[in-house]
Amino acid sequence: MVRVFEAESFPPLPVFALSGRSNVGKSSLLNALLGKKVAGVSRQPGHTRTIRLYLSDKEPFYLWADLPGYGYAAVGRTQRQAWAKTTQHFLRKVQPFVWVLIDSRLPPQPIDKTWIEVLTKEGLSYGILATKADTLTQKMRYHQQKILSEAYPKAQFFTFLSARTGEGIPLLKAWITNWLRDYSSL
Ligand SMILES: Nc1nc2c(ncn2[C@@H]2O[C@H](COP(=O)(O)OP(=O)(O)OP(=O)(O)O)[C@@H](O)[C@H]2O)c(=O)[nH]1
Ligand SMILES: [Mg+2]
Repeated sequence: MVRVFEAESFPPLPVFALSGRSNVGKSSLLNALLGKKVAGVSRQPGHTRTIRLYLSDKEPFYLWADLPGYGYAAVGRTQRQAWAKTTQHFLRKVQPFVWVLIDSRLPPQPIDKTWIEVLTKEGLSYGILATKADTLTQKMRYHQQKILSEAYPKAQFFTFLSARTGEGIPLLKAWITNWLRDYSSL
């Protein structure tokens, strides 16, 4: 069973937030991570969402948070400001480790860099997950690996990932398990 919590009342566990541009694959990744369909894929943008937290599927226990996607051209200013406020409140209250999902096929995007500046200002650590890697040719992969890892030198972790093939997911979970071990021995 998947346990779901609202951001205002969740158990005292470390939180890993999934963030990124709209359509980058956050919900698909969350479903792949939990092995169940918990988040709507391709849902229509534009309506306010509360931030939900999901318990990891097995030990070690921690929480995943699905943050609202940024960068919808179609969304109005008021909506964007509301999301920014909800997100900032969440970041300050919960102090998550933040996964920044980026599209593995694109060059580094200014909007992702702006988001990372926000995280840095908030004093939060982050890692980069380059999604939809199943669509890359070998040659593109080599090229993108170089430019993307160079574009985000302060990231704690970088991997290619695919919700479709499962690539990168065991590695991501193993990294988190290690991180939690260090975290709990502080
Ligand atoms: N090829 C491929 N397509 C993917 C992958 N993950 C997601 N997609 C597709 O990308 C689109 C968007 O996926 P979502 O998971 O809904 O993206 P999201 O980031 O949650 O989008 P918002 O909730 O709107 O911010 C869908 O059409 C997915 O099928 C992947 O690993 N590989
Ligand atoms: Mg989504």
